[in-house]
Amino acid sequence: MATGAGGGGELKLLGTWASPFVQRVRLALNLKGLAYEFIEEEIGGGKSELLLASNPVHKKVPVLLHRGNPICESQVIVQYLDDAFPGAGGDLLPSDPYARAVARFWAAYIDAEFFAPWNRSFYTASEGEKAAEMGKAMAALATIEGAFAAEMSKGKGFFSGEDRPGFVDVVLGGFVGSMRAYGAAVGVEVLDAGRTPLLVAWAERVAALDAARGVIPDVERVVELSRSVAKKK
Ligand SMILES: N[C@@H](CCC(=O)N[C@@H](CS)C(=O)NCC(=O)O)C(=O)O
Repeated sequence: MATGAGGGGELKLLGTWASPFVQRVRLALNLKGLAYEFIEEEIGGGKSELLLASNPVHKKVPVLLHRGNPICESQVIVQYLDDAFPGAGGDLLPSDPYARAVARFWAAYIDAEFFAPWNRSFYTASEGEKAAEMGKAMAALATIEGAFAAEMSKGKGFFSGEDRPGFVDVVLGGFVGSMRAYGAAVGVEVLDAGRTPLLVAWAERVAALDAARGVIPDVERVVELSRSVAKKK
């Protein structure tokens, strides 16, 4: 798949297989047909000198190195790929400025209003706060489902409004593995056929993409990782 531009060591990605933000970037690279070297970081164990030097502000993955230049923050990286490799495998953002703004709005919404409370729900000890944060994340997903139906998909299978995924698909697509694993581990489905039927079907389509092979992890692998992390706490 990754045979096009970007080969010859031009693109390197620092990441971990389990990170949804890294998966987001890998989906984008694969959809654009860009070859890259994946450098697995040991986030739990000591971060590499290369990661610390490449992302001294946040010290987080993913970091894309393009001819040695570091680009940080997954949404920034995905947009950079369109800028640096226009047309390669099809652009992820639409060309129309208004449609681009709409896509960026929903991508920002996904991280701020869905991921952030969902993530906080893992780290709060209080059961009441956990439920409140989970409620906020679920409400955001219902809003995202509404946007998919009303203004984005245009009756097609993806947020891009086309038969192939675009920017918002990649941004939410990075969470598909974690959402599925959460259902298996906790017994509460994040994407639920009753509440968000369109997103359930959308997630199936994303997981079935060639670009997702080897990127969106198996449920068992994520569940096993979360159990081993929980044991160490
Ligand atoms: N906003 C960042 C989030 C990246 C992020 O949270 N990365 C996590 C892995 S999922 C990380 O590197 N954590 C290590 C740490 O916090 O020290 C993005 O979109 O790239």
